[in-house]
Amino acid sequence: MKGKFIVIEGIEGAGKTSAINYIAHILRKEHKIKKIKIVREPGNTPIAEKLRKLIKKGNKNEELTDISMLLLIYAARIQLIKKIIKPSIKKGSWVIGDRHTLSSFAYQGGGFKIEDKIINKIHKISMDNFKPNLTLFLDVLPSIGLKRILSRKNRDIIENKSINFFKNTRKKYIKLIKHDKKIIKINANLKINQVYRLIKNKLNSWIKIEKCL
Ligand code: Z5A
Repeated sequence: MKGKFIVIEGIEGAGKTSAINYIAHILRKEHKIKKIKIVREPGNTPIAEKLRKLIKKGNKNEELTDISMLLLIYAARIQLIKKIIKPSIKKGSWVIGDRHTLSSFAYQGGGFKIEDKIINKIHKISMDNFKPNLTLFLDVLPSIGLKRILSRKNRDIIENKSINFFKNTRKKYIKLIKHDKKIIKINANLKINQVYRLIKNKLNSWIKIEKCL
């Protein structure tokens, strides 16, 4: 099979990190896929990692505006796609992404309340129609997700937001995924082994269909 781009999405504490490692394991063991690349947004290239620091922590004496944050996120994304994702797929790798454009519409649109038409404009200029082959949205209730990350120290700008911010972000995710057949919702409120089972079933069914195409 050709290289693919699979994205994992969800709010804080949805379990994306564990899910990504599990997906890589299934691809290797069950599907004998050798070339797997894991990436995260924002980040991974030297420039994108610098932008990640700014996006997550801001600057001591200067507030990062919501639109500036959005533009920095897209700048980091362009670097990542051009320098890592596209070349990896071209070489036959399966790229697993921790977040992608759905995060921008959900966080910046739902959480920060930037209008969709503004995000859409920036999206169109930046993305050149590039899309993931599959997105798994790990749907966790904010009350559960935030409890899972309670012990985390050194919180960033978004992690310090109120529960309402995450409720609005989740609401937006749910609205966005409704009519998109390339996005699968997973109940991430369940125990981790149950979440893994759901991921495995959905992923294997999708790969089966992809193999027939
Ligand atoms: N951002 C944005 O605003 N717009 C954008 O377009 C993009 C990003 C691309 C990236 O930060 C930040 O950038 C992010 C959104 C913003 N906001 N913040 N803050 P990040 O990469 O540092 O944060 P994150 O992506 O949200 O990762 P996270 O907080 O670590 O969440 P997670 O990866 O989903 O969680 P986890 O580490 O896998 O799990 C958390 C804990 O829960 C851990 O101890 C697990 O063992 C546990 N866990 C996981 N699943 C379960 C289950 N099922 N039961 C019980 N416990 C579990």
